[in-house]
Amino acid sequence: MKEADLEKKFQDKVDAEIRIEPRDWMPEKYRKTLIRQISQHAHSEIVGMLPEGNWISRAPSLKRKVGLIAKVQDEAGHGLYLYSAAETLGIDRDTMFQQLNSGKAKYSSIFNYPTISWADIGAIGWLVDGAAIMNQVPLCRCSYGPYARAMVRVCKEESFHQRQGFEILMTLMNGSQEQKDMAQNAIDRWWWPSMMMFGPTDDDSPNTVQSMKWKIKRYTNDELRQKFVDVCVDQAKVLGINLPDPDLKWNEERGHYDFGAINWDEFWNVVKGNGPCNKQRLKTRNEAYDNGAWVREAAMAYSEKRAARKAAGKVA
Ligand code: FAQ
Repeated sequence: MKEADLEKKFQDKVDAEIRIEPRDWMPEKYRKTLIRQISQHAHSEIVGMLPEGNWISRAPSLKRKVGLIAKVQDEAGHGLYLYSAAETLGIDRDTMFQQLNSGKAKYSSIFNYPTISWADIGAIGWLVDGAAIMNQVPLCRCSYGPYARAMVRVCKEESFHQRQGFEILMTLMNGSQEQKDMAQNAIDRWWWPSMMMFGPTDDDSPNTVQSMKWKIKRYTNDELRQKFVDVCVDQAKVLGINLPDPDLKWNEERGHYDFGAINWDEFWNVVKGNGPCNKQRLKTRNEAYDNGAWVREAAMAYSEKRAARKAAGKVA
């Protein structure tokens, strides 16, 4: 079949909501777009462990420590499913690690901000996992099978993370004035970076149109950001916390909340590597990779030994 015919057949399949699987024919640009998005997503999960990992040793109680360890471990699991999904498209894991460690790969801007108080753990759960769910639930219907299937479990776990964050904030908001102030301060710092997680405005998003046509994305960046705002305003009322945007206002005509201008200079500055923690995050990832070399070597040696024993008929 000619390339144009193959492309038409491919698009018909996508339009008919038939999943694309690794061995199916796909346009080279579809494959590249998916590798880009899934690997960036995987890196975000892995780097995303660092800001919260910072509080495991200082969680205020055993219960909070157990919850936080479990959450951070979940993020590691998400990274691993996503690296596996990306590998089905023909890129290997080592290449993806090299891209992350060298600073060439992108990961979510949000993880370049510091966690300076315990309330930040509540804010990350509520806002960052909340934004992640808003963006990721539609990815369960992504046209590419392995990515869509990985997202089902990821979303279930993110939903638990969002609730634990909300509950941390609720506890603080029911506490002393100092605890309330700590929670408010965390929201003041995390609100705008969370809004930026959805990516540039639709006018400024070079990938959205094609990704929507291929049903990789089901909603645009601005549509998801608006859904997030609408949900958060009501939840903030329940918490009794203030969202730091004087322009937040219900718009009867649109049936949505209006919100203030996002600082896109800050966003691009962070994406380009100049956020408060970019250098620290990359340094930590590189050290972890180097310190883990012996584990990778040991695992390889073990698997080679087992394969040799199996070949010699010594193990089942
Ligand atoms: N940060 O044309 P678009 C989580 C880049 S996981 C950095 O709109 P697209 C779980 C974008 O890559 C959070 N870069 O691109 C958790 C592109 O650059 P490129 C991560 C960003 O792909 C919680 C350029 O700007 N989630 O939080 C960002 O159509 C708590 C132009 O943008 C995912 O990755 C950003 N915020 O839409 C873990 C979900 N936004 O590649 C631990 C999957 C945009 O052309 C603790 N990804 N850029 O050089 C997606 O849904 C999409 O890739 C978007 C961006 C929506 C992020």
